[in-house]
Amino acid sequence: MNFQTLQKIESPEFYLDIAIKRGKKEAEKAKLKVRGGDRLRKVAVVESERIKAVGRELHGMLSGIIKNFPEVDKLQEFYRELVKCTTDYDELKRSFGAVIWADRQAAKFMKLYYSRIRSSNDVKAAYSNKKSYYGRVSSALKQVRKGLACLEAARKTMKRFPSVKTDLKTLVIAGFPNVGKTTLLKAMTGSEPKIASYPFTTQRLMIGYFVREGKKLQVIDTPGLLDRPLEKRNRIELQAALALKHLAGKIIFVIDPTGSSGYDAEEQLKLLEGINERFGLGIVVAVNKADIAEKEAVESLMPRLKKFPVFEVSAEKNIGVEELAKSVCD
Ligand SMILES: Nc1nc2c(ncn2[C@@H]2O[C@H](COP(=O)(O)OP(=O)(O)OP(=O)(O)O)[C@@H](O)[C@H]2O)c(=O)[nH]1
Ligand SMILES: [Mg+2]
Repeated sequence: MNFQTLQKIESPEFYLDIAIKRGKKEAEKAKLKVRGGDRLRKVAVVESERIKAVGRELHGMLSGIIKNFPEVDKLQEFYRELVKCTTDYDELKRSFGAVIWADRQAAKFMKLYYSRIRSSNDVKAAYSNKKSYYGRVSSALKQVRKGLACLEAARKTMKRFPSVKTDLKTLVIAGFPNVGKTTLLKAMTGSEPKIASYPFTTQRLMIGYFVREGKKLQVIDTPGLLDRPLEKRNRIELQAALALKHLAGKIIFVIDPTGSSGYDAEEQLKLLEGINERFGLGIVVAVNKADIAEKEAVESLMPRLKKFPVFEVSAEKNIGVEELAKSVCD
């Protein structure tokens, strides 16, 4: 899903202004067309054409907002979760409803005043009907000012959602900072990752792809998200982190047994347990830095990792990465 291209949502005045300009143009055209006849007929035609154009323009813009805005209930679970933790979901739905209402009101007034203008008994009445139409339509639009603003705020938030492919099998890499997550991502995918932002993370997601037996897989490195105990997050941050479970088929948990990351084995095992409990997904453990790790350090971890498939790898030296990739794909 790509939220980057969503069109900006503007104020009521912005839409009214465009629509009124459109009306003016059409009125000019109509003026040229109605030659002869009495003044009343001329005014009735010109003014009714004017408001028809205003109404059409407004309908185009308002229905466009609704049509182009992603329908939250139809989004893939991952994005739906992100919407829920980054916006006021109920208000968002109400705002949709409000814009739909304004669109209908505008259509209704257009029909009503079109025929009133056409059947006006005198020129003054025709103008006064046009004025009433403008008044009612702009009041309807101004009533949904808050809704429009809410949709625009949501659009801005969603623009920062990462563009991930929700239809691909996805591996999410977790583990403390400095354990070698990004190095592993690069080793697995053989390329520089794409960078994407993620709500509530200071750092950015890194996304890579690789193809195995004709199938494309997506690998996501999550610095700032799954690299410290989940209990320490506030509710909303936790929800954003947990949204990943709707995306991930499996988690690769990277452990650095060397201490060079600055985190000891115990802390890392605890994070692993936390993620295992919260995510309920298959976890594969990559014990990294095999090129420099001491045998004893690695072996002392093993009894604690019995529940998981474990791979000793060196992301940097590309040792064991192929076996790991093969296993997660199967
Ligand atoms: N010796 C050795 N060093 C490694 C290996 N993998 C990663 N490193 C080093 O460990 C350091 C951290 O690696 P990164 O891949 O940046 O770690 P990270 O988990 O992505 O770190 P954050 O992005 O901060 O969470 C770097 O200096 C890497 O060169 C490995 O297999 N062996
Ligand atoms: Mg990294």
